[in-house]
Amino acid sequence: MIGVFAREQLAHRPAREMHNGAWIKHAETAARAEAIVAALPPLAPARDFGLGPILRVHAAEYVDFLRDAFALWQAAGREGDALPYVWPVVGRRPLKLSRIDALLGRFSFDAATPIAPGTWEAAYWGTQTALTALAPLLDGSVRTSFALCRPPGHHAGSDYFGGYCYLNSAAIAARAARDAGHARVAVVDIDYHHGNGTQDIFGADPSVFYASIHADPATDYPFYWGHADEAGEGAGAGTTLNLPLPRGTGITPYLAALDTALAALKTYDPSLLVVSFGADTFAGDPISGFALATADYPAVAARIASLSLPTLVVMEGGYATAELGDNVAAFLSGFA
Ligand code: Q9C
Ligand code: ZN
Repeated sequence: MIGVFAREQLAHRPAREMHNGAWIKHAETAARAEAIVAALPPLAPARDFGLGPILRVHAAEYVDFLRDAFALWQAAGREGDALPYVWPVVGRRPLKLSRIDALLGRFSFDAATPIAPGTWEAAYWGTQTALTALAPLLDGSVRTSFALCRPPGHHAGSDYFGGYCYLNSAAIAARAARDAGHARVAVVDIDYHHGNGTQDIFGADPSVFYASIHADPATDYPFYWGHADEAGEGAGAGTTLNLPLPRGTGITPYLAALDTALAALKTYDPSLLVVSFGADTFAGDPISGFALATADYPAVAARIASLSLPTLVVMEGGYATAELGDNVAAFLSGFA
């Protein structure tokens, strides 16, 4: 097991987010990453693979926007972090507008995901963290690696940010593994929330299987994706699997769902696995509703490890900062 962390990711420090009609402190803090670092053996710094692997997943116009968004916001005379307040309704004609507010809405799906001065730098280095952790899996020198990515990525689509996510590090790594010659790659997403961005990126792609276990979107964010009948489109029909679970779910039904997901992955027969790991399934998570205990995480990881695949673990959510380091360390211990 190796681990990677780029300190540049700490540059992203949004002040607040809109929650149920009120301002609250932004839940996705730099302290989360520092808590994980403190709980693990030393992590290696990231190497710079450049924009190429990012542009294999994200639209160039979106990447340009994300890099420039905070400067455009400031140039418009705005205070604080950039946030969208208006969105194009699905089916509206795709106007190419240049006002920052029009761009923010065009490239996002929620108002809980601020763009702060260091957002681009941190998100960029999140992707490089995942690519650095992937490299020794590609050359066979390790079997499991951990990418301490922050901000998270699985809600970000090819041309949109949201859910505290800007660039989809897990998807970028999965695409890079495909480009390196892995014919079939699987992503298993065990964050509390459905990974709508990853699903959208690979929904029509039969060469990447996306399986997710998450809170039922009938009751939980992101609401509009992750329902059990979403199974992929076109050539990708059958290579998306959604297993929504009710609020309050504890380890026994959780492991049953995980076994269902892993059985589907086994049938698909990938040669590399990406795990989008969120510790927001923890009972004490302040924004989530499952009931996993710290002591449950090694068993979750051990089931995944039983697939015996080269495995990249990418950090997604998890907001109980005081217990986050222990939860991540417990999860990773299950691969040993
Ligand atoms: N009322 C991840 O765990 N919640 N993202 C917004 C607004 C957004 C979580 C609530 C939760 C996103 C990676
Ligand atoms: Zn989450």
